[in-house]
Amino acid sequence: TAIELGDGDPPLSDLHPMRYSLSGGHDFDPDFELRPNVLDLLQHVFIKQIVGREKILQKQLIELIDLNQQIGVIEKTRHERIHTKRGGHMKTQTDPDEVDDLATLEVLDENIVAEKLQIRYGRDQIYTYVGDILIAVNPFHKMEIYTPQYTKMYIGAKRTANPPHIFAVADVAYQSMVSYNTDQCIVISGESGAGKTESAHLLVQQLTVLGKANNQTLQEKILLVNNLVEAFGNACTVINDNSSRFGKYLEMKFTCGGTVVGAQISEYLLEKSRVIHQAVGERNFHIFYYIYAGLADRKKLAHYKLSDSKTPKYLCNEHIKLGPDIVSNTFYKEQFDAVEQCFKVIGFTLEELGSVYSTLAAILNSGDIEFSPVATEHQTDKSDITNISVLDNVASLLCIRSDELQEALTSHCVVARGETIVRPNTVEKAAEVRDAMGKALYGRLFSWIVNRINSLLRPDSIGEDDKGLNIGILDIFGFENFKKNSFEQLCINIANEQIQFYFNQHIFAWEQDEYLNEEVDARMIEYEDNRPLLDLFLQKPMGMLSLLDEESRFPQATDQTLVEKFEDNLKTKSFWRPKRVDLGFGIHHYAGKVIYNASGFLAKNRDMLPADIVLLLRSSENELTRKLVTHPLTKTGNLAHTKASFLSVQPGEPGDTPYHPRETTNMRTQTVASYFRYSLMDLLSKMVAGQPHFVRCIKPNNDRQSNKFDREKVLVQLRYTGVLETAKIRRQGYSHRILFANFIKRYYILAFHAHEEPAATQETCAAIMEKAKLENWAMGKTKVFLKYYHVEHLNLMVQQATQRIILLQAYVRGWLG
Ligand code: AD9
Ligand code: MG
Repeated sequence: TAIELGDGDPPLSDLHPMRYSLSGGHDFDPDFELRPNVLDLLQHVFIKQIVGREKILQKQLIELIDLNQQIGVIEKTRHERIHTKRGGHMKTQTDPDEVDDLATLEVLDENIVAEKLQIRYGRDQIYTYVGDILIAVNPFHKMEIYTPQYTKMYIGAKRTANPPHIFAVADVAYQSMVSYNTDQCIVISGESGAGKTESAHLLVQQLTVLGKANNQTLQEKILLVNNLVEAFGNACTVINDNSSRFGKYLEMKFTCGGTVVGAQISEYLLEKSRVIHQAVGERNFHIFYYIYAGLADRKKLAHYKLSDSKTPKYLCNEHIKLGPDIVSNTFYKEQFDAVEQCFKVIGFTLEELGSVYSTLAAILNSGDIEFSPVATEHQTDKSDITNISVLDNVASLLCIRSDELQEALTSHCVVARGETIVRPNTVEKAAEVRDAMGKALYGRLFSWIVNRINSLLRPDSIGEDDKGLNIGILDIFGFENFKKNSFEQLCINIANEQIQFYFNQHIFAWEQDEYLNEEVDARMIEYEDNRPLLDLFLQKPMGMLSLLDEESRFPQATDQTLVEKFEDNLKTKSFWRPKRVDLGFGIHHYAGKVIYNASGFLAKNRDMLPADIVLLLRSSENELTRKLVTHPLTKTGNLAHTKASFLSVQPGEPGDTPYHPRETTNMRTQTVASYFRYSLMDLLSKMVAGQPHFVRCIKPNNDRQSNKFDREKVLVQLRYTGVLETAKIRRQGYSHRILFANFIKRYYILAFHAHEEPAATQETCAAIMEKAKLENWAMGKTKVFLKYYHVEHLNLMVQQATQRIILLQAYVRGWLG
C-alpha cells in the first residue's frame, strides 16, 4: 500500500518540508512502504494508480528522477553538515570555545568543567549540556533568550542546531512523549536561589506553545497556574526573594496527538509555620503583603477588618521595618491585581474570591488576638482575651460566633471517665491554639486553591479509554543551610536528598546494572551514593523520622529527650552532636553539613489543631470555611494506581530500590513526619511513571549578583550534584537501550527493503547501524546500546527517507490529477 496523502493535500509547490516532518506529532509509521529509489517507487507504490491510465510521459518521468536527485543533493548537504557537527560528538570536541556539551571534553576534571562553565557564563551562555542533562547557571539578570523567536527556533529542532537551552529540554520531552507515547518527567534540582522556579516557568511557557492549545484561554490559564500558587506558596527568605516554600509537581496533560488539554498540580509540604513566625530577615508568604496593599488601594481594608495604621503582627517581623510601607507599596498593589486576574482567568468565582480574602484577613486578624492571665482564687492558670474587638473581627470574617471562638481559644474539653470536662488554657496554651488555627487555615486554604485549580483545569476531552499523556515538571524547595535550621529545613533537605537519590539511580545505578545484565562492556563510574543518608532519615523503625514520631507520642517527651533519642540510636558518622549547641545536631547531607536545632521539633511534628476549633469552624456560615475543615484535604495521589504504574516502569531497574511506594499510609492521625514520608512516596510514584529529563540549576554566587562567578561556590555544587561523574558516564555510557525488536521495527528501513522481515537479532541490528555509518555503539544480549546522538541521527535518517517519499508521491499525485 502506498502512503496516502489526504484529499486536501497541497500541490508540490506549496509543500513545505516541515509540514510533513516527523516531529510535532507525526510519527514514523513502520507500515508505510518506503522506497528510497524513485524507480522502485514507481514500480511498487504507484503501479496500481498508473495502470489503466495513459502511460506516463517520458518527460514527466525524467522530471521525477530529477526531483529525486535534487532532494537527494539537498539531503546530502544537510546530512554532511550534521555529520560534521556530530563528528564533534563522536570523537571529542576540539574547538575549546565551542563546548556546548561537557561530556565531549577531552580532559574531564572538575577544574576544567568549572572553567568552561565560567567562560560560557562570561559570555552569557548560561546553559550547557552534560550529555542529555542541562546545566543552567543563574544569570541573575534578564536575558533576551526567551522571546517568541527563540521559542520558534527550538521547536522540533535537532539538539545541535541551536545552543543549549531550557526550551530544548521542553522540546525533547515533548517529542519523546509523542513519538514513544510515554509520559515524561522533568526534574529540576539545585540549591535555594539557583533558578528552579524560573526554569519551571520557562518549561511551561514552551510546552504550551508546543502543545498548540486549541483555545487561547486554556493556554493562558495554564500559564497563570504557577503565578497563582506561587503568590501563596513563595516568600522572601534570606537566600531568595521569591523562595518556594512548598514542593510543586505540575503535570501538563496532552492528548496522544500532543495537544495540550489541561494541567494538574500536586503540592508538597507547605511551610505553614511561616504564617505565624518568620526567621530574622525573612517575610511571610507574598500574598499577605499583596492583599494588604491591594485592599488598601481599593479602600477595602475596613471591609476586611484591617487597618492601614496598624500592621498585623503576623506581618511584623521585628527585624524588618515594613509597617506603613506595605500599604503604599505599588509593587504589592500591582501583584494583588495580577493575582486577582489569575484567579478570574482560571475560573474562580467572585464569591470564592471574597471568601479567600476573608480567610486571609481572618488569619491576619487572629494573629493580633492577645491573652492575659486571669488570677482567680481557685485558678491561676486561666487566660482571657484582652482585645475583644479583634476577636469579634476574626469571628465575623470566618462567619462563626465570637463567644464560641473565645471559648475554643481559652479552654479545651477533655473526656474523663465518660464525662466531658472543660479545662482552662494558660496564656501560652491559648496563644498556641490561636497560632495553630492560623497555620491550619492557611495550609488548608492553600490546598483548597490547588484542588480548585485542578478541578478547573482537569481535561474533559480525554475519556476513560484515552488516558492521554502528560509531562510533569518538578520544582521543589532547594537545599537550605541557614544560620539556624529547624524542622522545616530538615524536611526540605530530606526531600532534596531523595531527589538526588532518584537522579543517582537513574544516571548511575540502573544504567550500570543493565550493562552487567546485558554483558555490555562499559567502565563503571564511581559516584557518591547517598542511600545511607536516606536510611538514616527514612528507615523504619530506627530512622530519624520514625524516632521523631515515636517521641511525639509521649506526652512527657521534650525536644531535649528527642535529641538524646537521636544520639542513642543513630550510629553513623553522618550524624553528630556538636558541642556547645543546645538541642543541636548535625547531619552531613549530600550537599554539605548542616547543624539543626531541635527546638520546637515535637510541637511542629505533632501539628495539633484542637478538636474544639475544628468543630467550631465546621459550624461556620461561610461555605469555604466549612469546606476547609470538613474535607479531608489529603493529597490527590491515588496510591493504588500510581503504585501499579511504578511497578511497570524502568526496564532494567533492580528490584530492590529503597523508598519507593511499598506501603500504604494511614492518613488519619498523622504527624507531619509521617505525612511527609507519604508525600515523598506519592511524588516518587508519579515521577518514576515517566521518562525523566534532568535540569540542574547552579547558583554562581551567594550575593544574587549578575556577572559574578564564584568558582569555589560552583565547584562545590558540581561536586555534590555529581556533574563530573555524569559527564563521564554520559561519555562512556549509553543513554538509550532499545530491545532488538523495537529497534528493528523503527529503523529496518535504513538497511532493508520494505517487504523484508529481518529477524530480531544482533546481526540485523548491527547491519542497520553499519549502514547508517555509526560507531561506538554496543550490542547487548537483548538490546542495542546507543549514545544519545546515535538516536538523533537514526531518527533524522528515517525522517529524511519518509519526507522524500511524501514529496515524491505528492508530485506524482499532481500528474495523476
Ligand atoms: V528556592 O529553592 O525556591 O528558594 P529557586 O526556585 O531555585 O530557589 P528561583 O527560580 O526563584 O530559584 O530563582 C531565584 C532568582 O534568580 C529569581 O528570582 C531571578 O531573579 C533569578 N533567576 C533565576 N533564573 C533566571 C533566569 N533564567 N533569568 C533571569 C533568573 N533571572
Ligand atoms: Mg523555587
